[in-house]
Amino acid sequence: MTTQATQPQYRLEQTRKVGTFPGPKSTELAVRRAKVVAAGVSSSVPVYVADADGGIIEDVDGNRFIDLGSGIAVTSVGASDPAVVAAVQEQVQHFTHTCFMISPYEGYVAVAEKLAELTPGDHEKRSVLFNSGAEAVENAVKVARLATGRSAVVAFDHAYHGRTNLTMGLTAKANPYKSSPAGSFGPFAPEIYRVPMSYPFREENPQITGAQAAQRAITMIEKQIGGENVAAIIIEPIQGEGGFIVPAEGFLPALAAWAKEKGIVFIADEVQAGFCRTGAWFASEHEGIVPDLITMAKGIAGGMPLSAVTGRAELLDAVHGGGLGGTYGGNPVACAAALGAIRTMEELDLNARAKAIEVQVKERLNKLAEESGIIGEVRGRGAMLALEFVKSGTAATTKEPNPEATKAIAANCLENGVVILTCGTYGNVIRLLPPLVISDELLADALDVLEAAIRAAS
Ligand code: PLZ
Repeated sequence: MTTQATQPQYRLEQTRKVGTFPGPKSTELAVRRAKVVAAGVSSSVPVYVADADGGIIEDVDGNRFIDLGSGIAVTSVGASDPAVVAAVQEQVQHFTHTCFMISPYEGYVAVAEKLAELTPGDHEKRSVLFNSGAEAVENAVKVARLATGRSAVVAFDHAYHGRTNLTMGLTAKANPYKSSPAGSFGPFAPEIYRVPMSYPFREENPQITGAQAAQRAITMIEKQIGGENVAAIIIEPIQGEGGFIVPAEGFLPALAAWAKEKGIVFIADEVQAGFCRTGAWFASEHEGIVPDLITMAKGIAGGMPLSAVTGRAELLDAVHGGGLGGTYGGNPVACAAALGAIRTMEELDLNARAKAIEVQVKERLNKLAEESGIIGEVRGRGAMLALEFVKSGTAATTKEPNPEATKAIAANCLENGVVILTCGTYGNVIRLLPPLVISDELLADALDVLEAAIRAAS
């Protein structure tokens, strides 16, 4: 017998409402912002947030937008989940910080216990907590290098791993992350190598299997680096910023098996795909892979900044005492939020919810893809779904990317009260990342808006 999941409780009215925007208050804030906020930080939406709950973001002028982005896959439990709010309120009344490296506290230990339980594999595990996804990735690489005594790190085409120096180097896309025609953030860290991804929609040979695509990468590693020099292979089991690319079945298991054989640490970067987003606690589970290290952030703490590296005890414990840390890593308020968010994921069975969202969205979009001449592919798992746009009539032949239509569709959605994000190496992917607590009705309304926008651009 399965237990009936409880229903999400909403504080804000879950309906879309857009007047003219940006309204006067947002416009005033934009003027203040331009004088003091660095131009390098841009925002996709021109309104300022006053409140957010469930599937709704309300702006300072009273407009209500449907949120299909979750602040980039963060607020899976909603932006003001009652369990997260209560846990944070309780914690801040007692202490906001002591520094786990100085005077430790239970929340950090409890989060590590939960991560040992939820991550794939029944081996002995250890965790270390940080603040951002990039910081988790940096530390996973540090651990892999120290534990193996090797230095090379292999990343993939279309990868995204962050914006710090090492993670910029791991990230594939130059503009905007690493450089623009105006200049570069480099030089980048050495000993990073890039190999081809399995990207079924864009394979030159559409018949290539996942195992063959893995062999293509492995051969390149063996010829150009030498497996014995590789400390780690890092991969997003479903690539996020690169375009919600789901590798062909068999790709990840073949890579993981080869890494194991060669003593290479297999790091799954689950920063975007983890925590129920794909209908499983971790996207690695869909193909039964057991990563040596997993990096996590985003959805882990219901919007509070927290990240983690969880993995094999012998790897993490290879690091000397004092070798890992940071002032804020595993902040007690963020840990409390994580425990609240994970409880909500369990109580509302958000893995099941993500799968139901996949069914609802794919049914609509697959139908639309048949009629619209510009949808190259509908893909993704759970509530990590995407549409790749191509130039009209090229779907079966050149698959020429259509970033113009992609941009126009996202802009049209926004004008009609739906916040939607784009991504992709070619800027031609619309990604759907709704909060997992969004109601069927609100999601259906957002899909109506998206569908109309796609028709208008077709
Ligand atoms: N690894 C797989 O998706 C963050 C970045 C948005 P941080 N992705 C969103 C942007 O333009 O900055 C991400 C990710 C994967 C690592 C990261 C980095 O996580 O918390 O942004 O550092």
